[in-house]
This record gives sequence, structure tokens and C-alpha cells, in this order.
Amino acid sequence: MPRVLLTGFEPFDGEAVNPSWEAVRALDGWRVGEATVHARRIACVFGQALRELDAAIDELQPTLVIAVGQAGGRAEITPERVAINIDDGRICDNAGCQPIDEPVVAGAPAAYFSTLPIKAIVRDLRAAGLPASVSNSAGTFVCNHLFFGLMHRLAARGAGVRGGFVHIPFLPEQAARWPGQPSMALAAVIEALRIVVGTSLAVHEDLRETGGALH
Ligand code: PCA
Repeated sequence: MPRVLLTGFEPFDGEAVNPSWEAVRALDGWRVGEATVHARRIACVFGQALRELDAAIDELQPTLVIAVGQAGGRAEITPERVAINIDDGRICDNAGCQPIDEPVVAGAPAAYFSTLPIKAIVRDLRAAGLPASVSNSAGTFVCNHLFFGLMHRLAARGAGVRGGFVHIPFLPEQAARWPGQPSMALAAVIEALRIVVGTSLAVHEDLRETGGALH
């Protein structure tokens, strides 16, 4: 039976929750067609995050891996297009470490593209009434680090396994502490991730939309 690995992060930067873990854990055990979703929580720590991801992939041998992270300040579900080979922490991770301008993997390519159908995902999210856009930067903190490590592993020995990263907004209770910040209700995020998984399983060749319609 095919397995889908969904990862979410532990809270970081003084927050009490991380919506990525709250949302993916709600989908643990979800059967979607032939596939079953497995949720794993990842530390918000450079290095350790990749070791935990590797262990989860070794254990589950998934056919699809979708990592999810919080992007405070964003108002939409944003599938990421590209992971870059740089760690440059604006803040410390949960182990207090702040790498500056270091490669995620020394000697690896500068970047990898997501192998999820990011534009089809945005199309399907919008059709379901959920705000979404393609993002062209996952930042340079632990989310990009995890995304890059995932794509590097899949490129090297993924055997056709597809993967990518999706950033999600704050939950309303987080945004309430930061007046003016956008947020999205947990139920909407969970619904969005169901669509992200379903579209990723169903669509193997992404749309070729031009004109910025899905950006
Ligand atoms: N968001 C952070 C790291 C963990 C998370 O959920 C990021 O965007 O890098």
C-alpha cells in the first residue's frame, strides 16, 4: 500500500503551537485512494531536522513526501517552487544555533525544484475556495533547510519518489498576538492539505500557466 509522508514542525520562535504540526497530525492515518498518510513531527533545528526526515523516509519508504511549515505573515497556502542550498538564520533555531551563509549540503547543487504539481495544487485550492499562490522562496531558515535536504535525498536516491514543501499561515490564535497579521483557521488548513495530497497523487505533470495567474 503506497504511503504518503507528511511532516510538520514543532513550535519555534516563542510560539506555543506550530500550525504545520497541528494540521498534518490531523491527517495521520487518512486513507486517500490506495494511499495512507503518515504524519511525523520534525524538530525546528538545523541538522537534526534532516536526520529526523531521513529516519522517517527510511522507516516508511513513502512514494510521496510533503513537508509543511509555518510562514507567519503569509495569508495563503503557498506551495514552494524551489529549495536553495543555503542556511542563513534570521533567528536562532530551537537548539540556539544560527548558521550564517552556510550550505545545507556542501558540494550539492545550488537549488532543487519541487517535484509536486505546484500550479495544479494552487488551481485546486482556489477552486475549493481556499486562498493559495505559488511561492518562489521558502526562505533560508529550517523550512528551506528541510526542503533542500528532502529534494537532495530524493534526487540522489529517490527512485521516482516525489516531494516538496508547503508553507501555511499562522493560526488565528497566533495572529491574535500579532495584530494585523493574517491567519487561517485550522480546519481550512487541514482541508487545504487534503487537496495538496490528493492533487499531488493525481497529477503527475504540472500545468503550464503563464501570465502570473497562479503566482
Ligand atoms: N517555519 C520555519 C521553520 C519551521 C516552520 O514551521 C521556516 O519557515 O523556516
